[in-house]
Amino acid sequence: MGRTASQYPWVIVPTYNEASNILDIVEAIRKAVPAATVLVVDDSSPDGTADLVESLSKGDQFVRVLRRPGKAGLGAAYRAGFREALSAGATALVEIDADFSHDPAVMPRLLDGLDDGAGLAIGSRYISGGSSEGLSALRLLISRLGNRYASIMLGIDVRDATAGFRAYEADALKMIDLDQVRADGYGFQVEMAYLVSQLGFRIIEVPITFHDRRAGSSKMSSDIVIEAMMLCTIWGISRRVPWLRQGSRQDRLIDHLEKLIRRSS
Ligand SMILES: Nc1nc2c(ncn2[C@@H]2O[C@H](COP(=O)(O)OP(=O)(O)OP(=O)(O)O)[C@@H](O)[C@H]2O)c(=O)[nH]1
Ligand SMILES: [Mg+2]
Repeated sequence: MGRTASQYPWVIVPTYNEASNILDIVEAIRKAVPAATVLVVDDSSPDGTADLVESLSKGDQFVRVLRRPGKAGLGAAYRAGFREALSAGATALVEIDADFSHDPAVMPRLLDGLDDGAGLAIGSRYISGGSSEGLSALRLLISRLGNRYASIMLGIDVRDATAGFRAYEADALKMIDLDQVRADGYGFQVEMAYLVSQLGFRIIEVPITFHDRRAGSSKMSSDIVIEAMMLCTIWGISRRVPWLRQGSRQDRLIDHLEKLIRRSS
């Protein structure tokens, strides 16, 4: 019998100043999926998040921490975590926030989706049965409109492409050149969903209830939203205009726009 995705799952938790959540979330993840290795990817949080995980890892071989030198964004943290998990032989890679916005008890359902043949299983707020609790009306509107825009521009049949609670089948992830993945914030989630669908893998969505963060403070910024919108726009235009796909035209245009975004922020 072949390997199933849920055989050796790795759960990757990116953190920046999550000391008030990290021990509880790691415990909840270990309880929800006892077979999982939990890899916390911390960008040298000043509040000592990584030290807390390191103490925990001394008594639990399924808990690990990857320390990175400085705050470099969610996308970079996940790329580093994916590389480490894949080289350790992970069969599935789960993404979850540290702030209890995502309920770890849903993870077995995401893994079931992979075992049933999906390349990516997304915990979705915007399919029947899914919902968002505790978010402001403005944030909800931005999220909903952003998701509509992404699915129209990229032609993907995904209702919640920005969702940060999801599971990848390892073989699907291995086919993606992580060095070529460029987005950092919500755009990272959209870009990964787009790449998985372009490779022909099935994407499924499992309904979830999203909760506002339990403790600690948000790292959301308008730059992250602008980056995601800009990338969806360029990729969407490139799909329709072959001229832009030639050589490095698309990448050069994105580099240029990213510089403009950075300069104006
Ligand atoms: N390693 C790393 N983790 C990050 C970075 N930015 C955010 N995170 C983590 O990514 C997850 C999602 O970030 P959040 O700050 O919760 O972003 P959000 O969910 O959009 O916003 P709020 O829930 O309102 O705070 C959390 O676990 C953060 O600690 C980063 O630059 N590096
Ligand atoms: Mg959050």
